[in-house]
Amino acid sequence: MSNFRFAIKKLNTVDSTNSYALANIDMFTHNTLVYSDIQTSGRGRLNRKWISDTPENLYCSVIIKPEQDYKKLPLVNFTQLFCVILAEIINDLGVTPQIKWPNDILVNEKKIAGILSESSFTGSNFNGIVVGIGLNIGALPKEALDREQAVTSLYDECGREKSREEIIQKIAELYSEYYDLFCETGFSAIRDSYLSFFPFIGKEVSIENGTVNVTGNVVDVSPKGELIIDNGSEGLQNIVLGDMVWKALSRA
Ligand code: BT5
Repeated sequence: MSNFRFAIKKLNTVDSTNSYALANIDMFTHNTLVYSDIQTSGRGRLNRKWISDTPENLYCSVIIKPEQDYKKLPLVNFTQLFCVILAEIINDLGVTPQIKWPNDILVNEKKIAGILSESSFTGSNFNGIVVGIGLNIGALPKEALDREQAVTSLYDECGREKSREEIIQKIAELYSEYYDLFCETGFSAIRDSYLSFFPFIGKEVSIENGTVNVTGNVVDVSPKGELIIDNGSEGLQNIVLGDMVWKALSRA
């Protein structure tokens, strides 16, 4: 789209680009990307940590303030939109990404990127959505992780140097291509691409969601972006939230 505007703001250090974007959402225009060299309190979901200790990697947030009524927008699927965008970028570099529902990107079963989408409301007024992206580009995180998780970076996978700015440019391009149709039709607009990077169909997984655990075979991802699993006795279940845990893909 020729009139698509995408503003970029660079910080040297910040607690979390998501926290910063949410706290200052009024001062940003629709479609602004904020990135930082370092985050001192990078966040994942459920207050997990996102290790953000080297400027060789990307820590950014996209601030989206759509004009449409937010109730008509696929708010829950923005995470998946950016999963697809990152997967396509990684794939174009000759590295095969694996989308782990709902919000992780792996390469060779090691985590390379994570996405955290947060909506902002003042009372019942919708201010916008902030989609945070952490992508290991040039280096592995140096600090120890807070949970057992194999990690990798683009450099470790393909040995090619890519700057954060080149990746941001690609994010902006793909985002502008998907944006209108995605706002209109939601997950359906990205489903084919999502599934092309989703190696879990037919695999046995467990979904951990607080105290509730469900185990079954992955059947599909629904047009709304829900994970559909078949757990035998109870039949098909559409999963909306949770962490997917799986056996090694090569063995499952
Ligand atoms: C995520 O959460 O994967 C979402 C991460 C979003 C980070 C971005 S960076 C810019 C923006 N500002 C923020 O403060 N956050 C966003 P989750 O699925 O909960 O995964 C968190 C888990 O990923 C941790 O518990 C670790 O196991 C692992 N992890 C932490 N840092 C990592 C890293 N640099 N590379 C790979 N894995 C990491």
